[in-house]
Amino acid sequence: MTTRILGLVEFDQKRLKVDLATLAQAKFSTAYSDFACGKWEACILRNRSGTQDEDTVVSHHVPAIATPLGQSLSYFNELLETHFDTNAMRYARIIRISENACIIPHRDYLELDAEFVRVHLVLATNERCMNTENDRIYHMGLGEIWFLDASVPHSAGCFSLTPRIHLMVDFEGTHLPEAVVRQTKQPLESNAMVDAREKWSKETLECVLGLSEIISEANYREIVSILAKLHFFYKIDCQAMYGWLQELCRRRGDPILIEKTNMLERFYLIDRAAGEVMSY
Ligand code: YCP
Ligand code: CO
Repeated sequence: MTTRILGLVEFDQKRLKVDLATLAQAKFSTAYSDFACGKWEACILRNRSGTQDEDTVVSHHVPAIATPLGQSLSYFNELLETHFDTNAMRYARIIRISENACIIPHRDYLELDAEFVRVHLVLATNERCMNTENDRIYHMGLGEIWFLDASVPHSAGCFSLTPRIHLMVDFEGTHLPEAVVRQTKQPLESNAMVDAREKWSKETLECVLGLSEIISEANYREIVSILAKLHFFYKIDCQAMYGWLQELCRRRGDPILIEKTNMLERFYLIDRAAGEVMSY
């Protein structure tokens, strides 16, 4: 299924502000921090048990229950009740991406028995917040509800001072995205961002591969972060970073780094065991 906008929500600005302020004080979870490049975080509003510490997802088939944090955010809770099929809802989370951070290009559901229908509602954003999918870049606007095909390689980044905050809701995978959303307005035409990224050139590639002179176990994760963010600024596929990483480890000639990179590519793009966490 293809990523697309499903509708538009008109916020009660005052109530939105109240819950965003509550959220600013909330404790976010460390789950999936192995996907973070910089300050990318999540916290859970609804899950299978209604307990705050159940912060990783499994496929299950009962309506999601609000956690204590979810209950404390009365406006977000109302948005969930008003605009979504709560019967088909399996998880509701807040994703917060802070200044100059992104999630590493990845595919979701690899560790699960089944896929979800994953929908985003944009609570706070600006034009320096971007989503990517394969070689495309786009912007999810404030109040918009999007279906995201998280089974294809994708990423999201925030390059502004203020964080990007999305409500991310997972539904039973057998539903059509259009069927889990309700009471929304027709979105405005052409929300797709013009692709203002720089051209990816041979010179840029050689510059990146020049990191082979200095890459080591000590700076590996920082270099992964640098590579993960490049596709937000250059017209290139979000998964290209794994190929660059392979090539610069090959040029470096370090078998430990080559093996690490194989592990990374496998984990983020190809296959993950249930509950597996990547450390690198
Ligand atoms: C999930 N996958 O599928 C997570 C979300 C990134 C990794 C964050 O729930
Ligand atoms: Co994802």
